[in-house]
Amino acid sequence: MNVEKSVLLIFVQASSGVDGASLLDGQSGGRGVFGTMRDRAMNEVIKRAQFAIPPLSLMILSSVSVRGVRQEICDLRFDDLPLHRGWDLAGISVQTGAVKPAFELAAVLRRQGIRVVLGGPYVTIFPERCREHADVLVIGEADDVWSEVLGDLVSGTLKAEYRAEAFPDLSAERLVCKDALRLGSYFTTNVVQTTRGCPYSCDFCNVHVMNGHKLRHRRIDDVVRDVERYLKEDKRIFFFLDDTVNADEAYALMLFRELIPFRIRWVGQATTQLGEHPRLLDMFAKSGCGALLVGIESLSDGSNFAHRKYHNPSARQAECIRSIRSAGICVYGSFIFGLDGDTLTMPEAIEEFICETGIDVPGINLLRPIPGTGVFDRLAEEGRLLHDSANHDAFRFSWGQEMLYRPKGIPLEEFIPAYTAMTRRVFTFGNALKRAAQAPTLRSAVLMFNMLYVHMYALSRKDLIRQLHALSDQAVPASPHALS
Ligand code: B12
Ligand code: SF4
Repeated sequence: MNVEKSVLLIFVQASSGVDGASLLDGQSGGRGVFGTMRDRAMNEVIKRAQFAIPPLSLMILSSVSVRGVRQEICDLRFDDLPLHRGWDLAGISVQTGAVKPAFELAAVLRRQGIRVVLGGPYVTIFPERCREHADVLVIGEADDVWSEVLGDLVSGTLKAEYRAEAFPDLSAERLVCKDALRLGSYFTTNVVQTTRGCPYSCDFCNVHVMNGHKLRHRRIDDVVRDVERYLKEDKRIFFFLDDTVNADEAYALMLFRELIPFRIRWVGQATTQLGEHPRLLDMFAKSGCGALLVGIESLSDGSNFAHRKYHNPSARQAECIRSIRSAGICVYGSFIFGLDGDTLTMPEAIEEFICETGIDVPGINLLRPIPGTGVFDRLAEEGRLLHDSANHDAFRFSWGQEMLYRPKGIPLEEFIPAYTAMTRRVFTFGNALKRAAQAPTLRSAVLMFNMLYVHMYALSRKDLIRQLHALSDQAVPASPHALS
């Protein structure tokens, strides 16, 4: 008799950031009954407001069908680990920001005798750091390799390492199904990717490192079929997860024209350049686009160029954003303060820009130098990282927390107060209400997002102020009392 093999695919909660309020606060233990109750309540609010979507990576893997294998997804943001059942293999998706909890989980599973396979962005970039934590490593995009892993599991010939030698051809049809998901846990389960790879080379990002510079497309027919099929199970909003949904204008025009009849609502990520392409903008609006995240980063060309971001010249940004909003699409404008070239005049410029352009949801990030990116290596070489570059666990990578590096030419003692003062002014309840009232569409989502940010940026200020105090303590020689 053939015994079916069972595989558990796990998405790990990040050790900080929107995944957990108490963790963001940097004090997960010893908070007392009320502190714990408050954290629990806040975590609940955050879970609702973070618009959680399922991990597409694990949906893709769980859709690979191999005779004799059954796969399930466990999303630790919502689910308990089902250890009361036996598993033949557990696969963990490892992203920077959740590496420590992923490795800890791998150790727990392996102690229970469950074999662990690690894959995902961090494994692809740093396989040598992951080897000791896994029985099996999968390096690279696993769309094609996964069937080999499952086949070897069935035949009892699992290898220690599988490597995607080439980027998968996305034009091959691969059906993504949701059978392994609990649909009700999420804000929506309609997540779709139409292209992979990025033609740009921003040095703070590693999409182009992991997925290559060449844009690979899925067949338009396949995407349309996915949308049609998904709608039968879930009528909620669609998230197009492409890093730049307008990267190939001709392709996007054709695709979104095909989607008009389905009358979906969708959100995605685009470059501000979209504002200069009225035909595509119009097509996006007609096909149901409600909001786009655009990466503005700095308002200074010098700062963007210093980080190899050349494709959104500052002189045209405001006009582009106005055009996108005029088409009835909300703009989530993502800034990074602290890029090389930024000065202390930037916070005021950002505030003015948000007001002038009417950005619906502003996100004002601190640069997170992610290992494996150009900027991480450069900051390490220049001695500007605040932690040992070899110790990735020392860094908290989610947005809006303590500084991880020294900005160029601005002492931290001046940078932190300038940043916290800005976020205190930008993220207020009053502004949240105002932005929601002025949003071209999706008003309740705009309100929820802005309210979440009032809370999240307040928590991040706590971290930063704590860091500022620690810095000034270091600067002042310790008194004999302090040592006693
Ligand atoms: C949607 C998204 C999110 C969503 C959903 C997360 C998710 N991973 O599904 C949310 C909002 C929760 C999120 C959160 C975060 N994100 Co995010 N996110 C993305 C985004 C835009 C798309 C992810 C996606 O679906 N890609 C498509 C799938 C098919 O690709 P994939 O995930 O890489 O999976 C393939 C392979 O990696 C591999 N694989 C993946 N997992 C596994 C597991 C096993 C067992 C195996 C065998 C293979 C395997 O096979 C898959 C198929 O080819 C990416 C950008 C991008 N282009 O990927 C950033 C990205 C993944 N995020 C990133 C970061 C840093 C974060 C955060 C730390 C937040 C932050 N910036 O503050 C948190 C971490 C969350 C966590 N718990 O780990 C970085 C990761 C960098 C890195 N080196 O790890 C990326 C690459 C963005 C960037 N520009 O750098 N994110
Ligand atoms: S930040 Fe966006 S545009 Fe820049 S390389 Fe990454 S994915 Fe591409």
